[in-house]
Amino acid sequence: MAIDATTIRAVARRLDDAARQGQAIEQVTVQMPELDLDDAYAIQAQLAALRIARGERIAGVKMGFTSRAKMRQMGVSDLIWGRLGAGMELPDGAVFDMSTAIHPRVETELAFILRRPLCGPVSTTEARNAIEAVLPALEIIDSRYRDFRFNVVDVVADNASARGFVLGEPASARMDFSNLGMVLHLDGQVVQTGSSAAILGHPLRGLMEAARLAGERGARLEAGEIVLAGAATAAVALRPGCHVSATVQSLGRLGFTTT
Ligand code: OOG
Ligand code: MG
Repeated sequence: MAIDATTIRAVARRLDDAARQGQAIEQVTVQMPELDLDDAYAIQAQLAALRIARGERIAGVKMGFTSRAKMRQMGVSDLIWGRLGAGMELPDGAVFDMSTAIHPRVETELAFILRRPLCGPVSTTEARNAIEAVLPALEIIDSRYRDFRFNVVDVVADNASARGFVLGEPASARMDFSNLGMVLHLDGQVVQTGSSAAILGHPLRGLMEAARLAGERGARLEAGEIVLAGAATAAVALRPGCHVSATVQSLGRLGFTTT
């Protein structure tokens, strides 16, 4: 760790204010190039503590940079994770008010709901047995940093750009979700296509990596929690007044509208 607890709280407050005011800020490593990944995760934990202090529940975790499409788009190739607040969830078909965002983007994902806790390195069998349901999902990311640019330390400190998520209909975890076609539409036009196999070769690996990273940070994935396995395609910029939908083979369709 390169910074003390007071600085961690101050940086978290700055990122939290930026998110709540919809105002981009300078990347945290510009002023503090010495920040390391431990500092970044400590800032992220402090952001979660601020949400909890406001009465929000932590609903689960999200994985980042689990696909080549995302690594290439953002120039970051380390696996990261962030925390999902219950208040980030939008119901399927809801309206997303862009006036409260900075420069939001949307990406197509798979989500898992857990029926058992997971922590540390786990086998594929343990991971599969811990899943209650698999769901098609859309994630809204909105980097708090100017120009949506960051390095890995910046983006971890910024809770992996988490802003919102929409879940579709749950399906049985026994289905084969290893290679499902995924299509993202904006106003009825296809803007991204991919496969769930783009998520670390198999989306289950997204969950296994989430468990491993949580374990490394003294955390645990809990029963009932949501895990977003990471985007299968590059993210697409949102604009007000558009309809966003995703279709995931065998899992169905979900979407939202922006205003
Ligand atoms: C960071 C979040 C990455 C994913 O699915 O890979 C992510 C970002 O791209 O701003 O959510
Ligand atoms: Mg994502």
